[in-house]
Amino acid sequence: MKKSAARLGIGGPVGSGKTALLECLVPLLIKEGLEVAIVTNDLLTTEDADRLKNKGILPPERIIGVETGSCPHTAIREDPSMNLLAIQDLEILYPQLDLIAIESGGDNLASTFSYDLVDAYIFVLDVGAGDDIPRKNGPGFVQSDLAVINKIDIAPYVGADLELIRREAPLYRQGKAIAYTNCKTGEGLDSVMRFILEKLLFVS
Ligand SMILES: Nc1nc2c(ncn2[C@@H]2O[C@H](COP(=O)(O)OP(=O)(O)OP(=O)(O)O)[C@@H](O)[C@H]2O)c(=O)[nH]1
Ligand SMILES: [Mg+2]
Repeated sequence: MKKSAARLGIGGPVGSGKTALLECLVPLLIKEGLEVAIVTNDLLTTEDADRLKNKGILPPERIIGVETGSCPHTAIREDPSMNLLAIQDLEILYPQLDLIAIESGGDNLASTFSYDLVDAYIFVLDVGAGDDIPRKNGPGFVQSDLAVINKIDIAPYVGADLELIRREAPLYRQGKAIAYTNCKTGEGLDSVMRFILEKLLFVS
């Protein structure tokens, strides 16, 4: 019997690029021959699920929008029941799934996932938040399995020192993986793919 799909959380502050990262990753995962589905979380809408469906990166039935109606991190940590139900629905419909990605609603530096919900999670920050963001030692950044520092292209426009971020981020991550990405061009996505394939799906 096939093992259930691997579950990947994607969390991080509002607007850091979580959905943009999914838009880039899904075609790359499909190219690897993987069967993928997505659960998105928004407070009071299914905005991100609708956006992903409109983009056509997956058949729309493979994307479920969960309206959490509460603090986003409650739905990924304290009470993940709504997300677990969505995952169950997807697994019944698509028993062949290899990977289910769960995007958290945009939250703050403290948002972490429960490992009852996911096997691993990515925390997405963007350089627009400032080059001191690693130093704030936020639990999401420090504890996540992969930290993605996104929007590296905008560093010069927001006065963020990318080299400083590159020097300081590893000090807070204590050896855990970090990727530096530009979702507009695809730069850095190879590191994210490597993480997913090797550390989550155990394929090389
Ligand atoms: N310049 C630049 N813009 C980006 C990048 N990644 C995402 N964006 C833009 O940033 C904005 C927010 O991206 P989203 O993917 O919606 O961010 P999100 O984290 O999913 O947002 P919420 O779900 O609302 O928390 C959009 O306008 C994206 O086009 C990037 O690498 N570079
Ligand atoms: Mg989003």
